[in-house]
Amino acid sequence: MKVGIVGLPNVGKSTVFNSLTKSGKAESQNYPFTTIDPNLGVAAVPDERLDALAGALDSRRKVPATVDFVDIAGLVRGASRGEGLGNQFLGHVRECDAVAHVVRCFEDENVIHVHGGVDPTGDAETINTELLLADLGTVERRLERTSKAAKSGDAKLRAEAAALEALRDHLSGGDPARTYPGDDTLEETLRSLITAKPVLYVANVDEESVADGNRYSAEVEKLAAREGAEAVRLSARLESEIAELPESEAREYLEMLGVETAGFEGFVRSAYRLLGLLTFFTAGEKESRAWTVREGATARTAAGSIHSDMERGFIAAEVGDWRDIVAAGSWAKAKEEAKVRLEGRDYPVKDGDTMLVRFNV
Ligand SMILES: Nc1nc2c(ncn2[C@@H]2O[C@H](COP(=O)(O)OP(=O)(O)O)[C@@H](O)[C@H]2O)c(=O)[nH]1
Ligand SMILES: [Mg+2]
Repeated sequence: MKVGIVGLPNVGKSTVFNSLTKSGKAESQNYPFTTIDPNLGVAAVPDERLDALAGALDSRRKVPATVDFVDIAGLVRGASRGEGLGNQFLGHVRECDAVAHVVRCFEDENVIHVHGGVDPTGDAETINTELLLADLGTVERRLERTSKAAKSGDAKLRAEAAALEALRDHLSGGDPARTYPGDDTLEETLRSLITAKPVLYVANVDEESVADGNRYSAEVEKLAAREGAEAVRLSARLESEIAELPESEAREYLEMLGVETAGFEGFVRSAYRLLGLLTFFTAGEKESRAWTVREGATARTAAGSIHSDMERGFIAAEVGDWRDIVAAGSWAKAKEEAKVRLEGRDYPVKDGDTMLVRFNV
């Protein structure tokens, strides 16, 4: 999963990015944290279930699931026309599975706002307009090409041109591609559009407003609800501070502020929901590990995410709920207690399943 972080300059994108990728590193010493590129980072997904499994089974290694983040700087008004290297940045967004749209919801006279004052709705609109214009350009170019080709009288091309026209009108009306009703002829086009990607709004508030929000974050929540998008509230500055603290101190600090979990956890949960992802585990003495697959994935597909040999030579999967495995303390004991079932290749994997794949190659 790759998430692109967008937003106006100075809203806190890089602070969010740094704290997310750093908290991942702090969370798991075993995960080989790498920064391939200053703007590309890998974050380990915090998961209490994995912690419990690794603890109960005394695993030598704990490997969390990961999310890739890209800090996409440089989106400004006019980006879709190439201003501020706009096109280059927009290209990065096209490669992501989802978009995290950071909106400034904190006041600080030391941090310059590019348009004068804190204005979440206006800021979000500026960015959304650029993304929409970029998509409109993509669709118009494609429409032009298809219309020309359709002059030959090809019925399929004519239908595609008509569908593209309808999509263009939808975008021209100011609506993102993600609210466009499904159309099979446009599947490929829609995949290449930025506004077709799921969006998670991130209301970046000051530390005092994390627990209850403020009038700015309320605006962002309203905006997200109107679009059928998700919104999370976090304080980038607080996140970057707690990323530096040992876990117990971080927890104490959060409690003091009246916050239950770090913003990153809520962020990841929302992102999983948004993308229709679920987590399953493999667990043993050697290693306990979290894996991410799409909802509806079968046991065989899930096995394939571990290793292609496991998919090719799949025989069956031993499956147990993570709680039962933790309670039993070992896979063998869980089997003795009949907490492990045998499932076939088409079994739809459930969130929290712990699996042992039997295969033969
Ligand atoms: N007061 C305050 N300042 C913040 C917060 N988040 C970020 N900043 C500051 O805002 C400035 C811009 O942040 P940065 O992450 O570089 O923004 P970007 O341009 O969107 O990447 C930096 O000086 C940050 O320290 C916050 O929650 N509260
Ligand atoms: Mg930045």
